[in-house]
Amino acid sequence: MEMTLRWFGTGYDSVTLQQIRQIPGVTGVITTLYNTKPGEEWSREDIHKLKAEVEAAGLKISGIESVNVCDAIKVGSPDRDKYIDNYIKTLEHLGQEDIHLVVYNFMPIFDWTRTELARVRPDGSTVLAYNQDTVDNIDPNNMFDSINDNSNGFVMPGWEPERLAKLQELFEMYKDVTEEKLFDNLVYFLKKLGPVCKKYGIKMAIHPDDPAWSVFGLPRIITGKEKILKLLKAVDEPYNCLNLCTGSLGTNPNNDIVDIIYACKGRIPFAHIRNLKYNTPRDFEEAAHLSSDGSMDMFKIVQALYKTGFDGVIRPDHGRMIWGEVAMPGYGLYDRALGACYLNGLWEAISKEEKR
Ligand code: DNO
Repeated sequence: MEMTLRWFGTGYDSVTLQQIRQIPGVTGVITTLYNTKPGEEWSREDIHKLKAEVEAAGLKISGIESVNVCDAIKVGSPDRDKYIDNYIKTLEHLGQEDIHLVVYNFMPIFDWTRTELARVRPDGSTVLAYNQDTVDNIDPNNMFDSINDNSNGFVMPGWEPERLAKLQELFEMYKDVTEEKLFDNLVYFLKKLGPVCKKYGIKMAIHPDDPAWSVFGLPRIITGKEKILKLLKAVDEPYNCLNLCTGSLGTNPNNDIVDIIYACKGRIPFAHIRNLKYNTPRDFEEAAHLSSDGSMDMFKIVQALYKTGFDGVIRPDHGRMIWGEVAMPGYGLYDRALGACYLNGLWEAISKEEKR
């Protein structure tokens, strides 16, 4: 198991590589070329530069999150092959730079969705939160503005202004895209990536939809166990795999994360581990990683990973904003560092106990 932290790159992140290097047990980062747009080919030089910067700080690139998939591929436009070719070239360049894990999602228009970026918890920390009534009464345009106005000046991953400026156009593109069509387009895309992934040993880890249901009437297809298994089966190759995100799958309390881990044994190279607190069936907020601060049993989740022979990459996910830190909501240093230590502690205890 390799413990990592997400890092958005110099100029995009308030957290430095030097700070990450000092979190005990964190040996790598999950990063990206944050200034690229979905659909673009990444040059080998840019990847090489990023890698050199990370390595000079005594860390490694443990994976890329994300190489985003453009809407033409998701809706299956006539020109999608051109963008798939760019994606393949990007994977080839990553492979040549010895990077073998890539995260992506297949959510239409919006990436993860929250209605609040700084809900105050009883201890005075602030967290990301979601309320379904708010979503039901909001115009998607306002949603976009409220995310951007409250992000402490950072561009939130998945909410890039250029793309979302064309919201109307995007909704138009998805008008005839049903769940079935979206799924078929995903399978088409993944099959085309087969040769390059096999050549370079690259794993394409899909990020589940967050929240795990349809928002704004758009289809969502990676929401729970059955749908994940359907995808893993549709392209039944080790390169087609799951980025187990406990916080995303966990938005739906009916998703049994431990059961999903067992069902996907061998196909989870990467896990985002974080906790949530359910308030009502229509409202949840994020919490500290510690089990008792939220509604999820983190011990059981880490134990299931251990018992299924997980040997991939873990990162703590969204942290609370604490101790006066100003950072991208969910992505400050302090609470994620606490999360990494806690998860490392669970892993050490479970592995020693199991080996006894
Ligand atoms: C939210 C993240 C997502 C994730 C993408 C993967 O904080 O979990 O933005 O990185 O959906 O493509």
